[in-house]
Amino acid sequence: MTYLPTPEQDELRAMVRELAQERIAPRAAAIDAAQEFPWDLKELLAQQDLLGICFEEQYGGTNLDGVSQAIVAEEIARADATTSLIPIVQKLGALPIMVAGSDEQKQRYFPRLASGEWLIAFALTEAAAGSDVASNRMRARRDGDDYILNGSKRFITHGSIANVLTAFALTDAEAGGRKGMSAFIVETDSPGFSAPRVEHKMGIRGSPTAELNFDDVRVPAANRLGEEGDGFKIAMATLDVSRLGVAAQAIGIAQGAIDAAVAYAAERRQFGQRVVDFEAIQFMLADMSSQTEAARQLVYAAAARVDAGVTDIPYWTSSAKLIAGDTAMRVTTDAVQVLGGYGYINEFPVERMMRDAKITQLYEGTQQIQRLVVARQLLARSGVPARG
Ligand code: COS
Repeated sequence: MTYLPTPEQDELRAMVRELAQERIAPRAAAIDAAQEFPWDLKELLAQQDLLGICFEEQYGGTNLDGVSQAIVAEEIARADATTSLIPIVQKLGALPIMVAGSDEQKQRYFPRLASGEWLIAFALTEAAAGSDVASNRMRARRDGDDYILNGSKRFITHGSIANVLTAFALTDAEAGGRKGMSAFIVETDSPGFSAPRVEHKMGIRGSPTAELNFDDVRVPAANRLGEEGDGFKIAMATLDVSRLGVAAQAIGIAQGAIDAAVAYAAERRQFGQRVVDFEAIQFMLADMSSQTEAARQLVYAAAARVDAGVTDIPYWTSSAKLIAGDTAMRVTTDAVQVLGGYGYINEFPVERMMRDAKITQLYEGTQQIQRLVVARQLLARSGVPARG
């Protein structure tokens, strides 16, 4: 067992850090202000082979290990959280296919996703079904060799720009969401599909979060993932792994805020000395840095366990997302404090980072859901029955 990064992981970090500093960080403020998806940076990441990191080589990917994938997300998020979502959501959307897809389905979609030619989104959440996934209402009715999808989805990251979705719908409404939901691959040029609305958000403002409508959308049965009724478990198995992407994003945002706070405190002078010379500020910076490091190490430990296929993956990935998200919120809030009034205005990046950090406590399961998952795993691990 080694706790040190490999030379390849160090090299990867240095490469992505340089790219992010030179090409992504200078764009971050404008992406946030314009609320526009950074197509230029999507192309840049595709050219650098950074959208194929989670795909196997046979599909044109680079198949990086989990720690390396976390490093990529982290280093991009350190410069810009919106842009870090491009590889993160490419994996999130593809995970249901990785979990339950056939070789033929993988062959059909993964090469275009790995190259970045196509974007994918994960369409699970509905207006009335957020944390409570099982209360989903969207329907899929079998019609010959097809299914016909009707309903709507909400809060779908990249939903309005994706070429393809992994979408969840009830094939057996009576059985309900836990047993009657199925997963489908849906191409967004299918007649009846639309993305009528994009949300105005507090943070990650360049990343379109869309409402999706399915009005008699015909999907070939060959695009169903797994068997009818497997949808809930496919969604859970996806989130079990994808939560690590958000955790890595969170530590990247936190690190970006620490870097900005240190740089500012080293320049700014008050009461005849540098702000960084005040012990009060040094202690804040020390807390910010040590907490971020602790979160980072937990993310890597969880990533290594996902790769190893341990049986308690949800314990590790939900713990990592919980700690990393809360750390990002605390650290970015403290970074604004270190900059004082300058932290509150958009001349400096920390106010954007604080707004961006908030979403990591909300999406891919709120922090309350992470605690619920961790507690259930803890009780199971301790041999305590789920119900008394
Ligand atoms: N992996 C595999 N199977 C799982 C699972 C997991 N992580 N979690 C639950 N299941 C299984 C259970 O074992 C159970 O199977 P059986 O019916 O065979 O016993 C079934 O799924 C139902 O599980 P449970 O009763 O625990 O479901 P709940 O409705 O209580 O939901 C939570 C569990 C709350 C964990 C789930 O709804 C959840 O993750 N919600 C958050 C959703 C989310 O992250 N949304 C964001 C979307 S992306 S932005």
